[in-house]
Amino acid sequence: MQRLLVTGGAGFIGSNFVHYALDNTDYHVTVLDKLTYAGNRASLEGLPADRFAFVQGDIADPATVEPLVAEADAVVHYAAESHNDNSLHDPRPFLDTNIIGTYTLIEAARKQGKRFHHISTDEVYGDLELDDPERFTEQTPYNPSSPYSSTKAGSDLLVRAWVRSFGLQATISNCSNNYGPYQHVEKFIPRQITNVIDGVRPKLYGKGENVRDWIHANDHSSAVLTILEKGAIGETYLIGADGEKNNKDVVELILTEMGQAADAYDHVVDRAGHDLRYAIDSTKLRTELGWKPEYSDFEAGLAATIQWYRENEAWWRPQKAATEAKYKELGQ
Ligand code: NAD
Ligand code: TDX
Repeated sequence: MQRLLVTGGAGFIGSNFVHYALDNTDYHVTVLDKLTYAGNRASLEGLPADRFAFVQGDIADPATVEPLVAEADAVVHYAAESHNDNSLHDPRPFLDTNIIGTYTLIEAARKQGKRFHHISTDEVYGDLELDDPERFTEQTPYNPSSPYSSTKAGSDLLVRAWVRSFGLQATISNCSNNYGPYQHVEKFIPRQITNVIDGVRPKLYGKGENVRDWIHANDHSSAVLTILEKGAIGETYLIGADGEKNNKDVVELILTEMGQAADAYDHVVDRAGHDLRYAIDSTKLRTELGWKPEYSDFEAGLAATIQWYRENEAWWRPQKAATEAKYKELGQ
């Protein structure tokens, strides 16, 4: 049996991956997660005790990381500070976790000769014009905009350097915006769904014309498993499901699906340096490794996600008031 060490497994995408991997493989999974404000132990309830273990700890602490890497066959590295808005107001934790944390993990993996998969984002490539016919590919130059995306870009470059200089057995994936269950209420889609549940109008930054390329978290998970099993060492793979939508359209879909008027939202202060458009060309992953997404119907996936937040209020309610208080201070 393969033993995976999954960092950040109590976060949004990490927890979806843990459920997906346990459901679709016979792997054993150990999660290492610091349980920051973004981590939630409840996202990992009900998993088989003989194939799952949880360790609370910091990826930037070598004494925690080294013995866990020693027990694993492969490390799948999701842990990060992940929210752009937070990074604009307090960048330091982004450097500590995204840069020093990644450094600590790849040092352990290289010393012990372990397979490493680094999870990253399309935001490392900066943004595109709305009418640009090109999408991001593995050849697009790095051009990150925020403290968050620049620390993710830095972590990607560390992994590449460790592959080239030290022979680290690593792959990298850069994925577009994920949606699905277990996403923190600070993020766009869950924030608006839970606002509507609370009778509060959704908040659109600026004009709402910014485009994100949405992919269901399960499709991200299947892509990561594919790369882990079939990816070529040293390679980067872009993950995307052709899901471009502007923020205004997404808010209108949420409102309509939840029985409200499509225009019952407010425009609020724009994000500083707000990236205009992300779009992924995932041809390499599809042609070289034979991956394809399963969730092609965004509206159906969004409806299922709304249903999940309606049915799992106990999961998100404890974070809601503090999250909105923070946004209120910023006029967002
Ligand atoms: P998240 O904020 O929901 O979860 C992050 C998790 O990492 C949390 O459980 C948190 O407790 C943990 N963590 C943070 N600092 C830690 C530390 N120092 N040590 C151990 N654990 C720590 O984030 P997410 O949205 O699930 O993103 C996961 C990964 O996927 C990140 O690397 C992110 O850059 C990448 N990514 C996210 C998206 C997206 O749409 N959310 C898209 C592409 C890539
Ligand atoms: O209330 C809001 N109103 C709004 O208009 C919020 C919270 C966001 N937005 C906009 C900003 C973005 O254009 O919605 C879009 C999505 O925002 P986020 O959910 O904050 O995601 P984004 O900044 O695009 O980054 C996400 O995808 C890439 C993840 O948070 C990152 O971790 C990932 O790397």
